Amino acid sequence: MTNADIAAVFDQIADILEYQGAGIFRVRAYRTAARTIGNMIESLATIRADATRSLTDLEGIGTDLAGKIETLQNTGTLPLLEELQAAMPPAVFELMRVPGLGPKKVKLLIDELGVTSLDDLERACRDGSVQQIKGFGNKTQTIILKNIAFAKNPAHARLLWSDADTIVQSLLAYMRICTQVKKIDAAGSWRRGQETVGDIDIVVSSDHAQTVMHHLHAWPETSSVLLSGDTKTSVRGPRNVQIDLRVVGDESFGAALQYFTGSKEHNVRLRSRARERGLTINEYGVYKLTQGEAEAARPAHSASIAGETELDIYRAVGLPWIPPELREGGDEIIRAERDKLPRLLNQEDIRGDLHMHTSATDGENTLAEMIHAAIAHGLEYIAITDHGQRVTMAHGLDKKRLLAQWEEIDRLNESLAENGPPAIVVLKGIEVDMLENGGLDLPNDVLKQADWVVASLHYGQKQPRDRITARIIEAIENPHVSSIGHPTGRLINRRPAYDVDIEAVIEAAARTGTFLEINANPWRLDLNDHHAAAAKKAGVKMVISTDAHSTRGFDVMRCGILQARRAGLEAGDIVNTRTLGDLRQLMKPQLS
Ligand code: DGT
Ligand code: CA
Ligand code: CA
Ligand code: ZN
Repeated sequence: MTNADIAAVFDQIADILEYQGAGIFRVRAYRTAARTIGNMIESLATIRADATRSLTDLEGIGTDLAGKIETLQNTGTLPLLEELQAAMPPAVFELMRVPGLGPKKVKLLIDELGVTSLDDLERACRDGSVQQIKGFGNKTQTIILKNIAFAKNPAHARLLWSDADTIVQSLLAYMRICTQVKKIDAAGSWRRGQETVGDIDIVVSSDHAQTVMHHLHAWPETSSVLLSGDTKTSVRGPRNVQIDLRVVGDESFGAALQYFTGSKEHNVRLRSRARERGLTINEYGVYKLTQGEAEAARPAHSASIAGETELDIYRAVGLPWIPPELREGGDEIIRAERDKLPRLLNQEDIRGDLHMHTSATDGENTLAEMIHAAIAHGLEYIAITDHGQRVTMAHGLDKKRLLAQWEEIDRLNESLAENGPPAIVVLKGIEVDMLENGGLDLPNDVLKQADWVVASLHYGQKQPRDRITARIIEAIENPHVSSIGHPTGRLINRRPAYDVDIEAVIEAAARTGTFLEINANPWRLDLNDHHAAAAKKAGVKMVISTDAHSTRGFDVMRCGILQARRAGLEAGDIVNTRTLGDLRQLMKPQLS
């Protein structure tokens, strides 16, 4: 069994226990273990095979869970899971795919209405029986109905880019062990930095395709082989994701990488450009077309004029190399032809991070720990932006606690500057909440003392479009608000955006000099690429923030950067690429 299979088993046990009303600590133990195992790159089998190591060294794995992992690996099943599953109505797991429906609500729906499928639940919403259940009501019923459509959309079963990336990195590391692998890279939607990834595409150059393919089949994380031909194979890997592997000769590596990176639309346009020049492009290279030759075939008699690198392919049709994030079949080829491609932002351009939490609210690490981790990540400045008092669930800060935190930040900045220029400057910030009936959850006389204010909307997300939009624009017009956090509130695969007039928000941001956030959390990526491109066009500056809730949370910056790159953004569009001095110049005058 792969790590992903075992994580899935533990997650399912947690769901069932929760459904049955088991104690929270027992449920949480399985959830933590599932997360630990799901995020591991090394396989559990490898750790077990190593006599000097123990499964119990892993976070959240005690002797009981270690024993269960061994049972799963030895027998492929777990008596506890079978027992629990046998006691469960089969509809539970189907119904839990609906955003907002956890084990407890699902239990009520099954117990009260006897629903046995998503279709059943849909009917029960339409005939009004769901709203009769205690605690549901008409509003909930409408939301469930909307979310059933969301759950039924196959696009919402795709892997998050960051989860796909974890798999890609461990797969590439494993494949490189094979001495017959010369060049290797991952292509497809992963390489284009899409928010979600359907399947993983790997391109290898080698003289021994069969050896390379067998190496993939022998990966401990491969659960089954779906297809195996002369030069291509497909398998199921971690989290049941499909992996397509294609092996070509060295002379074709660039052509194959280009072809399998896509997108399909981009490739169609590139091929028609080639045709206009009497050329044909396929996964082996670029070829001269002779009169009347069938284009689809690999012209056997003519040698390729390009194929070894992607750069050669683009050059052969008179173009500069186009970054994968731009290959979506929009205007990228026209812009490339005119030498008007944007100089996309890079990780190295980032100097600061302006949205993060500490253990004062819902973060895991202390202020000092977050600062040290930020220094280790090479950041020049950060803003500490814990939640304001409205977010009671997260123990949000009232005026008194916030001012105390700011005093602590003052002291820390002083001690950082004791021996010459400080390693980092810490800004006094806050993430205020836009209240349901307008206004913010901390008064302006407090906010005016802040270095940086993020305003976000966490409550009343179901309000109608004009209300939501008005709340956000009111925050934008507040002279002390620096940026709007995760402006649409969507969670990929989990929750649609709130109903907001994003054009009006962009217009207000442009008018007032308020920054809009690209929240780099892989579930959020909010603004999305289309909105970010529209904001750029309107002259709005953006900020890419990790919204870190722990010291590990800084790593997601690269997801935000990919999102910005797909939007065609350059370093100049993003304010946290500036030095702190330049950032202050860009801020609303009331704040600088
Ligand atoms: P995904 O897997 O749904 O996240 O999206 P992609 O873009 O990775 O799509 P996939 O895996 O079906 O194919 C990878 C690339 O290979 C695709 O972007 C373009 C190329 N490709 C695959 N099949 C075809 C095809 O039938 N025609 C053309 N022109 N290109 C193809
Ligand atoms: Ca793919
Ligand atoms: Ca594929
Ligand atoms: Zn936050």
